[in-house]
Parts: sequence; structure tokens; C-alpha cells
Amino acid sequence: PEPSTVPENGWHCGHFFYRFRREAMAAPLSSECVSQFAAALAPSGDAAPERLASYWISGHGADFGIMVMDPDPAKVDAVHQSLVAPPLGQFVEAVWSFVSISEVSEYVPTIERFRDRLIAEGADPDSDELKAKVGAYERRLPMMNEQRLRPEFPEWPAACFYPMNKSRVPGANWFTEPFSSRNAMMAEHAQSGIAFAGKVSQLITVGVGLDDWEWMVTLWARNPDYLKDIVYKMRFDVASAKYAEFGPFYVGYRAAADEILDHCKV
Ligand code: 76R
Repeated sequence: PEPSTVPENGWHCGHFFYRFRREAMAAPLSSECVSQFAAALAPSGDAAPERLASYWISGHGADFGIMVMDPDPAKVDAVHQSLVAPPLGQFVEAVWSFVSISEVSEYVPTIERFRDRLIAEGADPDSDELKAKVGAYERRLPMMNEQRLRPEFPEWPAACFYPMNKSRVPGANWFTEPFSSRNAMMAEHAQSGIAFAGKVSQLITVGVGLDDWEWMVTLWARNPDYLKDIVYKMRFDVASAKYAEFGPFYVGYRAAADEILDHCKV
């Protein structure tokens, strides 16, 4: 392929978390800094990434966070650079970030595997019912893959972000398990997830080769209850109970630039 910074399939994804350096502020942010903040979170024209959402973050770990996606890695990083450029930059400090790319996981059933699974669950291979289910999946799959690769960000109020690995310790090494058993564990995992349809929307982006953890988990929820409910439920799935390792959790609430500044009293 031609050398390029644009992934062949997915989009670049950046999660950035910041604190306001109140210790460097003698007074509230100047109107110049406020404008810079607002402009950084609402880039326009050529600078506008395909997706950008901002959140105020609960707890002391960060004051606010942003999530950005675009085919061009420079457009994703430019949002961060616009926040930390002078003069605002002396008052804004990045505390954590994660670099990843969207993809369609190898465990997303192909049409063939979807059909095989229904048969394994007892469906009659020649039945009209099976054909109808496979047909419906075949029609939905392109849309579902579009949401995995180039997701719309739901406008829901609550969101939670955390990185994870699958363990490589003796007795629980995910990467030495055969595909068939990983696939079965991920099918159980997906069943748990589907129970939250309409309540939680998730995006799994990949950090392997790009950052310190293997995956970045983004959960958007209609209500924060569902964040704790889904993560708790999944703790009992073998894929998580036996193999998952987690990094820092950030929980936040959707907020525009002015709402973040208001909330943070800067
Ligand atoms: O993408 C799909 O919907 C297909 C099924 C599916 C896959 C392949 C799926 C469904 N997930 C997949 C892969 Mn998931 N997911 C997580 C977490 O906290 C924890 O214990 C785990 C963090 C949550 C909350 C979650 C939610 N998922 C993965 C992968 C592996 C990627 C790889 O190896 O390629 C990870 C690390 C991961 C982690 N998952 C779902 C959900 C939800 C809500 C669903 C159902 C989505 C739906 O409605 O279809």
C-alpha cells in the first residue's frame, strides 16, 4: 500500500484528560483564554475532526476530558495542541491520554460464523427461521461495522473511559488460548453487553502497538447507573473474570466548553 497516516480501515482515536492549574491562576481565566478554550473544543473548517466530544470529569483525577476521532492523526492531536498552546496552556495540564484506532474485532461474527453458532445452539440448518435470522444479520452487519469504525457519539449524559489488557500470566494467558475458546468467551461477553442495548453504547478501540494498554473502553450511558451495572455484570464473564486487567477509570458528564469552565469555577 501507499505510505499514509490514514488507517486502511478505522479512524484514529484520542482520549485526553486535563486539570486546570489553579496554582498558576491569580484570577479567573482571561477572556482570551476562555476564547481559546471554546475554540479548541469547537474547531471549524479544515481543522474540524470528524468527531469531538467533551466532558467534565468527576473526582480529582481530572477536571475535564475530550474524545476525538478522525482519519488524520494530526487532526486528532491538533485539538490537544490547541488546548495546551499559549496563553491557555500555562493553566491547562494533561494528566492522562490514550492513543488508539478503531477496528472491527476478530470476534465479531462473520455471517458464516453467525450461522454456525445458531446451528450449534440447535437451529435447524434448513429452516426458514434460520435463513431469516442470517438474512437480518447480513443486512445489519455493514451498519454495525460502520458504528465500530466511524462511530456516531451518542448525546447521552454519562460516559466512562478506561483502558484494559487481557492477561498473559501463567494459567491465565489469553494469547495462548486457541481462537475457538477466545471466541466462545467473547460470545458470552457480547451476550452480557447486548442486555444493555439502548442503555449503554460501547466503543472498543485498539491501543496495541500504539499505547500502554491493549484496548480503550468507551462507555456512553443514558444514566450513570448503567455504567456500574454493565461493568459489574461483565466482571463475572470469564473473559473479564479470568483475563481482564484494568487501568485508570475516568467518569464524566457531557459538557460544552462554557459548561466545563463554569463547573470548574475557572
Ligand atoms: O462489537 C460487537 O457488538 C460484537 C460483540 C463484541 C465484541 C467482539 C462486544 C460486545 N465486545 C467485543 C469485544 Mn465488548 N466491551 C468491553 C468492555 O469492563 C469489562 O469487563 C470489559 C470492558 C465493555 C463494558 C464492553 C461492552 N469488548 C470486546 C473486546 C475485545 C476486542 C478484541 O479482542 O478484539 C474488549 C476488550 C471488550 C471490552 N461489548 C459488547 C460491550 C457491549 C455493551 C457489547 C454489546 C454491544 C451490542 O449491543 O451489540
